[in-house]
Order: sequence, then structure tokens, then C-alpha cells
Amino acid sequence: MSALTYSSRATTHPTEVGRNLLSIIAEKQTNLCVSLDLADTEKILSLLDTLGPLICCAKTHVDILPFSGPDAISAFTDRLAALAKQHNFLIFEDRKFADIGSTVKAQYGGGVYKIAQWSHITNAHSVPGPGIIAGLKEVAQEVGQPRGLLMLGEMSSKGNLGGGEYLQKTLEMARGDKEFVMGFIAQCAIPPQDGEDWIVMTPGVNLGSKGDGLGQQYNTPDLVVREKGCDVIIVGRGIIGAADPKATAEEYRKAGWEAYEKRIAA
Ligand code: 5BU
Repeated sequence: MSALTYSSRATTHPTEVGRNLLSIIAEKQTNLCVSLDLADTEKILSLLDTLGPLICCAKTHVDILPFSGPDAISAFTDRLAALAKQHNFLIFEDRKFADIGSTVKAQYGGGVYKIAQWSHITNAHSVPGPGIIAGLKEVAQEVGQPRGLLMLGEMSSKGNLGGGEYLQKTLEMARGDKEFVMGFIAQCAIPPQDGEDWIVMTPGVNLGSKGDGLGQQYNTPDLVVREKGCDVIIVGRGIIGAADPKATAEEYRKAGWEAYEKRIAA
């Protein structure tokens, strides 16, 4: 796990999006990414306006939103981008690409969502092999804006096939493109080799629950950041389902930040 500070990593991270994310984390003192799993665009946007100062990143599942048509999609993503700029956070569309390079290229750049246009970060499964990274990268380069990829090394859900040898093989694949792959979705730190710095973003974080009855498993910010060495906590229902999302987000921000400070001091 990294004993380095977010701010020092912000100057040396091999990817531009990684450097941007680490700078935001250091500047705003927050390693909290909120997961906006709501089927109401207005609720998402108003929540983000409230939570913006407390987060480094906003995670979306754009395909759960009931849009009336393409104009509604671009109106939403434009407003999302404006909020990200205003409050200085990044957008992470949790798309989990999982197909051959040629197909993911079309899915990332095209269709109705045009994810690459507005999402700074997205993620991909390693199942298809390195062609998935190459396909997504072609689109990222065409966009002409910094775009970063997280490889799915281990999911949070019970019985998932990730971790162990799967994670190791995913890491070897990521090493094929250290300028585009910024890190991993995983439940533990990924030990770097020379010059590497993998940002680990971790879902399955909740302070008041152990699971959701559908396979989700929760750990605390302290366990994932201090003990396991992960970098960013991803919290959905723990915040968006709370009676007071702002006060609750501040609790998660504080817990995630204190866990990081203890890790650095150890
Ligand atoms: P929750 O409400 O904190 O359980 O939401 C977790 C979010 O993170 C949700 O959007 C999932 O789709 C997402 N997620 C996850 O829970 N576990 C994983 O391994 C990955 C994503 Br990858």
C-alpha cells in the first residue's frame, strides 16, 4: 500500500486523470466518491450541488435513468459536467465494459450516452483480454480530453470471481498501458513496481450495514483505507439513502480522511 501522500502522488502519477484526481483529493481533503444510483436526474443534480464540496468524484450509472430522448441525455450530462467544474470533482461512469475492443469502442464513444464525452473515468472487465483497453483508449484519444480507465480486479460482491490470480492477471494486463489505466476497482492496495502508482477505488463501503441481501458486502472506511490501503471510498446507499445526505457524506468524508491520515502516519 502507498505510504506516500495524495499530494506527492498528484505530481508523479503516470496518468493525467490520476494526477487530477489526486490533486482534488489533496486539495479538498476528501477521498469520498459518491455513487448516485437514483432513477431521477433532478435528484442526482440537486444532491451533487449539495455534496459537491465534500467529494472528489461522482459515480454514475447513466443507463438506469429514464431519459425521454437524446436531448434529455445531453442536457443532463452538460449539467453534470458544469457541477463537476463548479465544485471541482471528477465524473466516473461505472459502465463496466466487457466486450472485444471493436465493440467497446462503439459503446464508449457512441450510442445514446456518448460516455467518453462527459465521463473522466470509466471501468472495464479484464475478461476479454488487452484488446478492451486498446479499444477504449482509441476513443479516449479521439475525445482530446483527459480520460482514465480503472480495471476491475476484484468486486465487492459475495462470490465474485475477482481477486487472487484474476487480479494478478488483470494487473499484468494493466501494465500494458500505464498512461491510460490509472488504477483498479479492488478491495486492497495493488503493490506498485518501479514508477507505478495504481489508484484503487473501492465500492462496498458503509458505516451502518454489512450487506444488502443481494450479495453486496460492506466494509468501513477505516478498514478499506487504513488497513487495506485503498485510495478512494465509493459510497452509494450509505449516503443517498440517509435522512440527511449532506451530514452523512461529511461523516464518510471525515472517516475516509482520518483513515488515510492514520495510514500515512503509521
Ligand atoms: P452501495 O449503495 O454503496 O452498495 O452502491 C455501490 C455502488 O458501487 C453501486 O453503484 C454498484 O453498482 C457499484 N459497485 C459495487 O457495489 N461493487 C463493485 O465491485 C463495483 C461497483 Br465494480
